[in-house]
Amino acid sequence: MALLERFNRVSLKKRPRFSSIMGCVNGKSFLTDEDIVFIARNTAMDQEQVEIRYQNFLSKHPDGRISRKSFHDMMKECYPGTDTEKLEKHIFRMYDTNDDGHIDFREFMIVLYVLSNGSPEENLKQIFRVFDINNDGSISLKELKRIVKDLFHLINEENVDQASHDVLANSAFSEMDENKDGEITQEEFIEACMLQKKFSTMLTLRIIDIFVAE
Ligand SMILES: [Ca+2]
Ligand SMILES: [Ca+2]
Ligand SMILES: [Ca+2]
Repeated sequence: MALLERFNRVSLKKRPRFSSIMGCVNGKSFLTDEDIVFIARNTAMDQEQVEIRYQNFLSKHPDGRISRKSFHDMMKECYPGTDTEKLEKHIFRMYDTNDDGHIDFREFMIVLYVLSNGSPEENLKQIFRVFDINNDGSISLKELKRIVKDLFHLINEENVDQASHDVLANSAFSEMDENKDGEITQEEFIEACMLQKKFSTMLTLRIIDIFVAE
């Protein structure tokens, strides 16, 4: 299926996996008014809906944020029987936008919202964060190789060896690095995916498959 159709399907019919595992009990709130306004403005929810979601979040994460350890437990719950260790840190990075080692409610809600309601460009901006391992705003060939290796580890495909990992990473890299300066910017990444270039699309869809529930 074409990439854009996939994105549209994500937006309309699917929901991110993690949204379904939050419980519902009462908890105290330490979300600031400013946070509520920010989330409401960025997610098209009203402030009351934000508050309700926050109570759910607190019931699972009483200190108001998700640690690496709780994230690990969430991954285990979402992918029972699958070895997700290698991908976990990449997915965590996508949520932890300020890179402080925790996912707070604001970060969590923005990612969930974009995954379920965002435009293709907004989705791709988040997926770019998965590839940009050192968070410096561009993807190096080394980063791309690392992601390919960890992606295929999760999928556990047969007949995919180190040599074909390298071919895939190198092909995707040269597709995306439009100006051939040895790094992929966010703009180059988005453009390669929007143009549905072969290897870029293949990799991006792998990541979407991980994030989106059946
Ligand atoms: Ca954070
Ligand atoms: Ca980087
Ligand atoms: Ca470039």
